[in-house]
Amino acid sequence: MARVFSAIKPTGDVHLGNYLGALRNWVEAQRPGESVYSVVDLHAFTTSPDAGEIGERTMNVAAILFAIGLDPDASVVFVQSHVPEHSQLTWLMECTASFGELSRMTQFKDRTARADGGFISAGIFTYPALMAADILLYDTDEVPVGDDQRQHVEITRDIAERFNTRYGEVFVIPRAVTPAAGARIMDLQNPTAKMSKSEQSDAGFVGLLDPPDAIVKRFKRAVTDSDNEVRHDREAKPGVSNLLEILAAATGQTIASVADEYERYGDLKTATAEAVVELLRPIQERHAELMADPGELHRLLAHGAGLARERAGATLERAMRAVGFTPPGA
Ligand code: AQP
Repeated sequence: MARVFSAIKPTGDVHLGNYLGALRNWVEAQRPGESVYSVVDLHAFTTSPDAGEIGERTMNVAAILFAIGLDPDASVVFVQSHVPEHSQLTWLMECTASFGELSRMTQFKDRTARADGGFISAGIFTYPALMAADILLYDTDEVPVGDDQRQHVEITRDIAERFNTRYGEVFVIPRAVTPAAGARIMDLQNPTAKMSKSEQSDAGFVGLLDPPDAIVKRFKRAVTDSDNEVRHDREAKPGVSNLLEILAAATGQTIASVADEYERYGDLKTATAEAVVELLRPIQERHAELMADPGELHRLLAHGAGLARERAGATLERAMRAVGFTPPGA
């Protein structure tokens, strides 16, 4: 059976794209002993957050993971900074990755282009090595992610293969798995840009915890086009195609069948808004319950971290021995 690992950064409000592109598939892929999921708080530090911000966001995102249906008896759910092996393996990954391949990463190029001479942490350059450590520590076969993360899984494969060639078969080579509908949910106001936590456009963003009336309003105002034909064509009709993909993903239908069902943009928007509100309602209820009991949330995460450390420790030791570092006390 495939071993699964995936993760989410506590950088901003979790959105519909995170859920349809990734989180929901984590729930489907969970199997006792095979599925490991993390709130990767160390990754959130690349953007120099204010003191206290990361911890608060981490607890909120952890509550979302349990609220969507991750079961602590079936999946290992933990916070990245609780498992120090992630930071330790990262150094080995940094020294295995090349300067050139890190320079070619889209996120690094985008962020440096946008910084306009402003501060860019070295972490924005090296974080793919931390990501490789995250994935490889759990002998991962499959990484359920949205489209935007494919490049990160590719570089993880390259680093793992290079390490294995140099030091022997230490790491399992992972592959990315993306859903048929929902792999790239776009901003409702700017449907050529993906919906994003850190670059929220208020009107184009659908948060997982947004109230129903706000969700309905955002879909009503979603940007479409002027030719009044409901048809899926990402290039020519990005707004309408985005709505069709959201509706298909939210209802479990195919894109073709939802496209056949609607003739008017207004009806498509209403149906999509209603489907999303219904999809999120039970998640929002469970999330509120979990946030009301922080002691239980901490207990669940401590349990997950203990299980994660057992696995991560074994993989880190395997890698250190393969390289030939002197073991302590030898
Ligand atoms: N718009 C999206 N559509 C489909 N899937 C998406 N994901 C992110 N945006 C979309 C998937 O959600 C998972 C968790 O994302 P992440 O925390 O790793 O952050 P990200 O991919 O860098 O994108 P975000 O959420 O917009 O965060 P910021 O703005 O902080 O970079 C991933 O599997 C991702 O593919």
